[in-house]
Amino acid sequence: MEKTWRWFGKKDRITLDMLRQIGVEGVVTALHEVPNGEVWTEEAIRGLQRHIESFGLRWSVVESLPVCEAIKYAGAERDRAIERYAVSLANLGRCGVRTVCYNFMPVIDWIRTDLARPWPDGTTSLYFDRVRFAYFDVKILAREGAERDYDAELLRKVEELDRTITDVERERLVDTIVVRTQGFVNGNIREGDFDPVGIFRRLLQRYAGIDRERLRENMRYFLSAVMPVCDEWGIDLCVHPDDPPFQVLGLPRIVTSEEDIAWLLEAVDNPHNGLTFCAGSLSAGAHNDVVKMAGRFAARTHFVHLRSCDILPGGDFIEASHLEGRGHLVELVRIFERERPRVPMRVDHGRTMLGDERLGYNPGYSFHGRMLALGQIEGMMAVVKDELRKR
Ligand code: DNO
Repeated sequence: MEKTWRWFGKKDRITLDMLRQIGVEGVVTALHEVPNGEVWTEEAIRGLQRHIESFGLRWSVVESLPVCEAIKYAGAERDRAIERYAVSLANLGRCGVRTVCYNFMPVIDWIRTDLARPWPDGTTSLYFDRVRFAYFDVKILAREGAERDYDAELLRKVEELDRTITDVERERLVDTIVVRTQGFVNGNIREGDFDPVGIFRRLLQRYAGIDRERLRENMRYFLSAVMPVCDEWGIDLCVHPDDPPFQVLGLPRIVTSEEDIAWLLEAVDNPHNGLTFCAGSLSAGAHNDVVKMAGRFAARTHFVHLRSCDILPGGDFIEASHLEGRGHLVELVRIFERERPRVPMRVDHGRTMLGDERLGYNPGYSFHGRMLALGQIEGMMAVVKDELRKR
């Protein structure tokens, strides 16, 4: 696999020089300054590409070219938005950047409730607490009918939390769920926005009446419309699974399971319609057998995210070490090294450690934690390559 690293552009405190020193070969990035839904011009793409190449690296993957909400809920502007998306894809193709990751999650991208859950060794990880998430839904967002989505035991814990939670904790929960994890990956809510909960409620309304079937049809429509440009320029589109891989906040999520992925690959059966195999997202779902899925979908996997989760009693999940957890990364490295030896791979998230916490990195995207994980994965790759040579 090609060793890549998610880099947030020239403002990232982790520099391309640093990446070269730790053995990174390819960069995963985006034109983060272009607002969601606007065209990525060839000039802007080439500018960033030349910068990356001047460090002896290549721009391997776009993560992400965001799909705007109107495409997902099929608003009146959908066709124009798809046309702009196709123009951006063609411009990327002209520049030779041919692996493009995106997601199809309505309103909210990845979800965590705690950005610094301590481990006994003093490092911290990202965490998803079911009670706190339900609390956000029922008590803060106050979504109509939210109670119907949770069982009695969980609702009892929500009431219990309501009696003890402080205002500061409530604010932190909002900041974590809708601002800090979203601002840098998704244009819907940005840091500094006034009333993020209000913005969020308005976004949710757009999906009233849109169930999984409708969202699937909207995804099929989008993919069918952009496949010709992918064929023309040799672009591999690769959808990122929903994180976490289950229904949230009354919104449909349609990239959550083996069945969902099989559906979307068959619905538009073109090799350019592929998958970002994010082991971390998939392993947060108790229903997913991640190793089995890797074996089944390797041929249509164009990008790999290596990370692992542990599901705890009660259903919370924590981002585990890259050596442990439900992701079984050793086995995934075996599968992908054998089936897709050139596929770009990045370690996804890492612990916050050794001073990372003071440097204001985007949640999950620490330097030391990811570097440690990359070292662990490189070790696995070396062993697996040796195994393959000896066969
Ligand atoms: C979070 C990321 C996601 C991912 C997008 C891809 O850390 O894995 O935000 O980049 O969903 O479109």
